[in-house]
Amino acid sequence: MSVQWYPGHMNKARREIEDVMTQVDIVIEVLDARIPDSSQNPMLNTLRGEVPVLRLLNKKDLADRERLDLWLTHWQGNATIMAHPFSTLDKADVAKISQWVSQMVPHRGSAEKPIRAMIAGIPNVGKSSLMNALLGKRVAKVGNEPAVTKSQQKLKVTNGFQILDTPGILWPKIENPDASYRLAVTGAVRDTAIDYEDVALVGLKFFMTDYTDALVSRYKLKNMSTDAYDVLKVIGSKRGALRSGGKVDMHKSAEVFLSDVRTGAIGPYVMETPEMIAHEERLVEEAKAKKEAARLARLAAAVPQRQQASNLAYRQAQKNKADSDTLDASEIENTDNKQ
Ligand SMILES: Nc1nc2c(ncn2[C@@H]2O[C@H](COP(=O)(O)OP(=O)(O)OP(=O)(O)O)[C@@H](O)[C@H]2O)c(=O)[nH]1
Ligand SMILES: [Mg+2]
Repeated sequence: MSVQWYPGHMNKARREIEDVMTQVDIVIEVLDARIPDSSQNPMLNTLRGEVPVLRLLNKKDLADRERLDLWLTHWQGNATIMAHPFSTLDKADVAKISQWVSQMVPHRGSAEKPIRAMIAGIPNVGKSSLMNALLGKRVAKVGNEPAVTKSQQKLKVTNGFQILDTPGILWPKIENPDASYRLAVTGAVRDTAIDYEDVALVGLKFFMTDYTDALVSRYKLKNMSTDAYDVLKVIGSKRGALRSGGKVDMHKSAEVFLSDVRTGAIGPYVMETPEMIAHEERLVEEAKAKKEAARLARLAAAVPQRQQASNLAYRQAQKNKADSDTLDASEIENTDNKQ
């Protein structure tokens, strides 16, 4: 099972990004610091080609710095990639952008040749917030839900720097099912495209193993069960997510929990490490190889059957021909006899 969300406006946005990529000097890819790998859009990476990328690990205020540093080390040494923990709410961070961008595009930055930067990324990571922060005023609509921006918007930051805000895009098939759930947990997927309870349980299992103390302390859990469903029920009852009659409403409990996760009420966290992603990628590759092997086996099994069928048809045709030749000959004989 995995979560997939690729509405029509994203495909249109992808084509528009492709169209303008040749006029872009640098991509500012806004990532979610809580999912540094899963918030990277592989489609954007392909469209970017050799264009350098400044990766802003946004919402650093919600992220666990120790784990975030693992990613910064992991990406070191690539000339076309620069990555920084970031928050659109942190004025000092915003002020550093033009300096980072100039470092990566040293040959541009004048009024005649401004640095043309494209802000891109998955939905709800803070692209429009970044645009507003850079401009120092509200020029783009911001909202705590995915797909707020629906079309591109270009603005001049200074004479030497212009930026283009783009709609958040995901991609047609998220191959790693675990990653797709993490995207849903952190809020990059529209709520109507997910099963709240499923997504909350994935998030809860993660906190139960990786940030146990923060979870226990947030909900004052005593003797926490090892079963996520039971824990979600306890959270729901403690937070008043009840149906008439006093039974816990699991959907409401899931909503309450996911809202806490997304706003950072449980505490700072990062859901993935480079090691864990490498392991998941191996699993994805293994699953793909298994599927391909099964497809080839089906094909191989079908070939002899097809071969047998065609052999049979050939033999039948030969036999029919032989029968008809005999018939013809006997007809000739018969005619001969008549003469
Ligand atoms: N905690 C925190 N929230 C942030 C930060 N930056 C942006 N946000 C919030 O993230 C949410 C999404 O922000 P947007 O700027 O609309 O995100 P977007 O990437 O433009 O979203 P789409 O246009 O839907 O793709 C809003 O609620 C912002 O207030 C940050 O640094 N920290
Ligand atoms: Mg936006």
